[in-house]
Amino acid sequence: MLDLNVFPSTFKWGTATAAYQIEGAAHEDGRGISIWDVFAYTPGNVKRGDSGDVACDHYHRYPEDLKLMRELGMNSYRLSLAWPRILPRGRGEVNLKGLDFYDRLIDEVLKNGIDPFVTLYHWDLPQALQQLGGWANRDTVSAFEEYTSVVVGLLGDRVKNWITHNEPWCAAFLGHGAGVHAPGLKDVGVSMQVAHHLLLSHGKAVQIIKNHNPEHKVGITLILGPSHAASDSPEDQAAAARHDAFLNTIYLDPLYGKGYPKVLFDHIPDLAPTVQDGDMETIATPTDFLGVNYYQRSILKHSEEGPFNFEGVRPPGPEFTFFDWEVYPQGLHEVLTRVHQDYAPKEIFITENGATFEDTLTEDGQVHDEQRRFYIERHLKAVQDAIQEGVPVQGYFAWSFLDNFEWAEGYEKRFGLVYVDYPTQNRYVKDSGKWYSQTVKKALGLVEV
Ligand code: IFM
Repeated sequence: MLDLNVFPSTFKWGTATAAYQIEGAAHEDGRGISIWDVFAYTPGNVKRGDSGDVACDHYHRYPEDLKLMRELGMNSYRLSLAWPRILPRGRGEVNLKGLDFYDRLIDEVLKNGIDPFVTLYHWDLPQALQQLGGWANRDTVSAFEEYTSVVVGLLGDRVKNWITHNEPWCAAFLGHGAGVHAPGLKDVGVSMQVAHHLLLSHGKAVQIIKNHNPEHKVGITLILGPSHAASDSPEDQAAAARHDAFLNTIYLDPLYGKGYPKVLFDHIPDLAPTVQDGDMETIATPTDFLGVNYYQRSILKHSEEGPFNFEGVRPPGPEFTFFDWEVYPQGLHEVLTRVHQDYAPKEIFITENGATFEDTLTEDGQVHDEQRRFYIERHLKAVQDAIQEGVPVQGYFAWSFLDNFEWAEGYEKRFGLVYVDYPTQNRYVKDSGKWYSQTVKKALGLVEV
């Protein structure tokens, strides 16, 4: 059973979103084009031809959205900034109207008594930088430094918690290896170089933020999950170990000063990234916390195909989300205890966790999403167990506050605690949102337990 007394009194209770997924206003007030605009406008890339052009229209509706967040009792909020709104060409000329939007947005967050956690990069690279090679080009690291300095200069008097990158695995591999995310490249070698540049830019950004104010807290958010072998055979065990390196330790190891995992790069030496002197030290610049996004585990068997020689096996179930991801809350506990034991981050925040199910809005404005409610409750229980075992988890951000643009899936997949009726842009709090709100209010002593 969930025992809210186990969660520290300083615990951050919130929800998470990302700029391209909710803001809309893609062509307003001088925002530059991002790689996701280009990717979404290219036929065949996103289901039904959806794009983030309008999304949840949060750009115009943010005051009412934040009022709702406050009414739900949240004490924190993880959001991201759109780099092309601030620097339309990636570097150089600053767009004052874009800066002004984030200035007002952060003031509104604070006005509602909510603590902002700001992610600098949630995948919307300015297209002008992509034209110069994007993250495969080492120069993009210095553009990210410039962007970080501009943002910290503007918001660093009010924002105290920073996340450099969201899920570099997705940006690097899904975007440059599998080609299912922007910019849609299919070159595994390039994806490894991109991973290195993302990590390098993370280290540089940590230094910029800490130079601005050493009291500020900085971390990075990784998508993590257990890689289990499909059998006891040495081949399947080795396949699972390679997958673990491909998904998890390729980021965790260098961030915590252990270099890139040998088990991966001994297997694909030709695809290893080019690393310059000092890079690994920069990547390992100490951080204050690790952000963990958890959705599912993977089960692997040996395969003769592909550079990594592993193949995913469908997990035994019995429960899957609308994305066909297995519901496996114990995997979150496994990730948390493993990260604590192997890397010992000072603090851990669950920066995303949630599920998509097929929601129906009833005529009286209800969404009875029992599965999502139960999903969140069981994952919170996994967090509770980890805390009881000494893992320093300091916050939980449900993904997501609102239904939103779910990348290549468009608007078909809904992850929100709040339902968005896209034609009217009306918001309806789902049953899961009402339950989470009550849980948070109880944890914060705002209602009787
Ligand atoms: O919607 C995404 C989010 O942008 C990054 N993490 C996973 C979520 C669900 O797929």
